[in-house]
Amino acid sequence: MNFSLSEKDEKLFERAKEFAKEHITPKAIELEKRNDFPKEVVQKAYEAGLMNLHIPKEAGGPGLSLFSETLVSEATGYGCAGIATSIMCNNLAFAPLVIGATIEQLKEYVEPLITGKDAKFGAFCLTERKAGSDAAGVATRAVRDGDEYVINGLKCFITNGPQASMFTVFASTQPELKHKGLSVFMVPKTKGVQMGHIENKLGQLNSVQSEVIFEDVRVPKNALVGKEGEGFKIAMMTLDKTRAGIAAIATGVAQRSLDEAAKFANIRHQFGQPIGRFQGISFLLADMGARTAASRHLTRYAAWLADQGHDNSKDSAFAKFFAADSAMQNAIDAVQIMGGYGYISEYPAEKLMRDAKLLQIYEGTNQVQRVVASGRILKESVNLDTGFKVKYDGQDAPIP
Ligand code: COS
Repeated sequence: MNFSLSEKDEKLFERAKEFAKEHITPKAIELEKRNDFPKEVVQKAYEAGLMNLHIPKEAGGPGLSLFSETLVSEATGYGCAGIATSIMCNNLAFAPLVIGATIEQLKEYVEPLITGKDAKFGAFCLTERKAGSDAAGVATRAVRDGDEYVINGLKCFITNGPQASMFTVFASTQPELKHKGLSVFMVPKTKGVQMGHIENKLGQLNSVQSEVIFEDVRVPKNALVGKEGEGFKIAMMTLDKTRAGIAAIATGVAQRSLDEAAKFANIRHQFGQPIGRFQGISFLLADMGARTAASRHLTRYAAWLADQGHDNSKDSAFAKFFAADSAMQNAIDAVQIMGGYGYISEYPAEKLMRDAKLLQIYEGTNQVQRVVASGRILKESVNLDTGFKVKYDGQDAPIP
């Protein structure tokens, strides 16, 4: 058991923190007034080697672990959750391909997007207007026509939609089979792919989400990832990994909320002393610190499990909902501690509060995370022997 980072990870974390300090934190408030994709910052992150970390070396990537990726997401999330989302969105778009595609497919579809001079983007297209939490309810269709598939459908809330040159599209090849009929395709920005409505959001204004419309889009049969019918499983396996990334951004937001609130509590004097000396404030800071530390541990453990090839469904759900709820609570407390200064946009707390809310919603709402986690807990408890022998209601009552 060793809680220290490896030398390589320590260096990566320091590099990402330095990057955030120089290029993200000082510019985030000004940049979000544009309510647009922060192109310059993301390009710099790409040039600094902070993007596409999990792409295997055989396909032109650095082949780093999910654990390493969470360090970068925490550091960039500390600076701005919206910019961190824009930077790490390729992780979500490419993860289904790393899971299900062949190396040849990765070389053809992903390598050109991660090895050029300029940053290029993928977009993960699962969600639809009528299929949010119920991901199996996807209505987008992919119909085989000779050596091609023809794709029709409308996706929404798609991060980096307008920026993307490749779309990872979940479409039904056999609707009557529900989730077992879902398949996943790599779709370049080609004829029939159009951008729809750009979503207007409360926070994370430094990231862009849009509708993406597929109208009679033809892709070759080798654009299929894995086999027909494997799409739902690949989506779930993807989210098991990437939810640790959201938890890492959330840990960054929780830490930043704590740091800004503590800094303020030290210098703000009322009734003749720094407000941090009042128990009403200091106890809030203690709780914020504990939540942040717990979020970080849950996040890194969930990522480490995945890197070891273990099932991390329950733990990535724990990390995602706990860290996102912690980010939200810490941001609310930071606003409260900073009083009037917490509520005005020249100071960082109100943006942290707006940004944190989305962490509880995207990549599976925190309620869905609790469904995933409790499902696993109940399953694991069926054969659990606590050593306490009793028959409940006079009979064993195992949950099937
Ligand atoms: N890894 C591998 N397979 C998994 C899995 C996982 N983590 N989770 C579920 N599966 C498999 C199940 O084993 C089951 O397989 P079989 O049909 O072979 O038995 C199948 O998938 C269906 O599982 P389940 O019945 O649990 O699916 P549900 O339709 O009930 O949905 C939830 C489960 C709600 C957890 C899922 O739809 C979900 O995560 N929704 C949120 C979607 C989301 O995060 N959207 C955000 C997009 S990115 S912004």
